[in-house]
Amino acid sequence: MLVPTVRRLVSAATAAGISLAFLATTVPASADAGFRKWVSNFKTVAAKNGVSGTTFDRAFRDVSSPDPEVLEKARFQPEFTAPVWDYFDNRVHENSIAVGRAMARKHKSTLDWIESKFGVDRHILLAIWSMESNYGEILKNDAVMRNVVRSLSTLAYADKKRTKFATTQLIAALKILQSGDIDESHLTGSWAGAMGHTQFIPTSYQAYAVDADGDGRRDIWNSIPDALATAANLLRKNGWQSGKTWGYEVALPSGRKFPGGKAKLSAWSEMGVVRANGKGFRNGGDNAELKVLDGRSGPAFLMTKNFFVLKAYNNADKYALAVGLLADEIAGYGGLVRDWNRPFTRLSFEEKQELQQQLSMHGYYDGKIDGKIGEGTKAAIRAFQARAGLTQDGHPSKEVLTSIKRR
Ligand SMILES: [Ca+2]
Repeated sequence: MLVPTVRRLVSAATAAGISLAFLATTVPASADAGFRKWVSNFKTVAAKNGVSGTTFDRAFRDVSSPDPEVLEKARFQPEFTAPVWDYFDNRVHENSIAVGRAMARKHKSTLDWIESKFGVDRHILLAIWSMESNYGEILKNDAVMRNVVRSLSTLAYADKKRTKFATTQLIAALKILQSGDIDESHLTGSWAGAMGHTQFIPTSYQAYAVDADGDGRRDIWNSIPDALATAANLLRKNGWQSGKTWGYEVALPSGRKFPGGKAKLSAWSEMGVVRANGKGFRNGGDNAELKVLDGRSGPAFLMTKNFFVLKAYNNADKYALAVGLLADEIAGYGGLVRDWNRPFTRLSFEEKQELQQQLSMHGYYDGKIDGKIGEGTKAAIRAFQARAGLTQDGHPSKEVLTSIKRR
């Protein structure tokens, strides 16, 4: 975690023959002195906010320089927004569904307890766990996990756009250490300070963290019961309606316009809006809002109260819908009736594995045959497409599979 990254960068750069003058402009030599001065000034701010000198010194004992990788990630701006189908394909897929079902069995008694105590559906919690940390897998990746105090002090010190956010979160992180829930060597998180299995930022942790396993510590980093109960507590405190869904996929009668905003489900029925799977709406008196995320030709949804509660976790329609769809799949309620608009015919999980095998056999791919279409597989598909004279879109399509099998 506290590998001196600047030194690592310098030696990597030297090995690669890159001029050190370039690095000198990226990471000024004076940064450490300036940072240390900032830290010592910040101690006064922390003290005014109730952080003891002992806690502060312990937290910063191994933090003597800003983390250049945090600044690099903070500066990163994606060049384009992923298409809707790509966002959902990467989150709601055979693997996230299968692992979710396995976790439902493995953690049944924990989930029973959380459901009875917080009234939040277990499949929603499993879906959030999948979305946030791939069921805890990312926590095992040392390249991703960082010292939260170092990340947040780096942002507070050097990222003008995030000074206020980072300062507030840093004070909260120091208070978490002071409470004894976790010690400084285990206070890890993403570059922006999202922590543990359910990726809570420090202020959210303070508002919602729960000790579900009863060991006296609220440990969302190592205790799955604590992490899932914390997520349930957030949803409950933001108005989760127990025993109700997040919404419904619907079919819209063609050639008519619909009002924006909320109306009762029974009113939507009267306008000719029906569930895509042909079943009826439950609780017809509940309000719902119509949403299409992929145009009128893509799937349409009526969103009920719990959809908007999910947005308290992450304020994006796509996020909340992916949680809802994945939860429904884990529960065995089925997936979308109408697919997203996609520029190719999609493959099943087995076909994706078959495509990887074919790419591997033909020398385009040397990664795992796991049915997960990551950057490695996409690059291999593009390489094959280039060789075969096809459009190099990198999509895992039926067309590509058929074409490579013919060779
Ligand atoms: Ca605990």
